[in-house]
Amino acid sequence: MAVQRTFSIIKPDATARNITGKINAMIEDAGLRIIAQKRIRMSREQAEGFYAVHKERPFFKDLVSFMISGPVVVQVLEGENAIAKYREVMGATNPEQAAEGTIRARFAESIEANSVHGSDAPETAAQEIPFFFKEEEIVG
Ligand code: RTP
Ligand code: MG
Repeated sequence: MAVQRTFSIIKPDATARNITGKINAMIEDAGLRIIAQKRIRMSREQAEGFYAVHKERPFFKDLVSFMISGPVVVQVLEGENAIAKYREVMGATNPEQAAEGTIRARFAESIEANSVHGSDAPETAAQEIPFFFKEEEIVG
């Protein structure tokens, strides 16, 4: 398997509880390397653009409001098979369905406030990374 990069967000529910370090430890313990990271407050325009694929979904408005409700930590992760590996470490979208030992099983509060985002495919990672990072901010 090739070395890949994936895009991650530690969401406002997690920054509010001051658990970004605990989440980063789980990421690193899984063998993924955090090669870029910044704490930001997303604008409404950024959140709407980032989640544009979901704009027809019933949860879109709530999701955008949630994502701008507090600071987030945006990250680029690198490692073998990083995209699928991080999805595994995150666990299912709905924490009630998330496997034991995953970030969402451990920390998510609800299907919306589910602590983390991770790219779901190489094409999405390739769009999401440059949405938040310039190439020179990524140090592999
Ligand atoms: P993500 O994009 O954040 O990594 O999560 P995901 O692939 O597991 O879930 P996705 O279907 O892409 O949904 C994006 C985010 O929208 C919120 N959501 N709310 N209220 C609801 O039914 C609902 N469904 C999804 C979650 O924050 C989810 O992560
Ligand atoms: Mg998704």
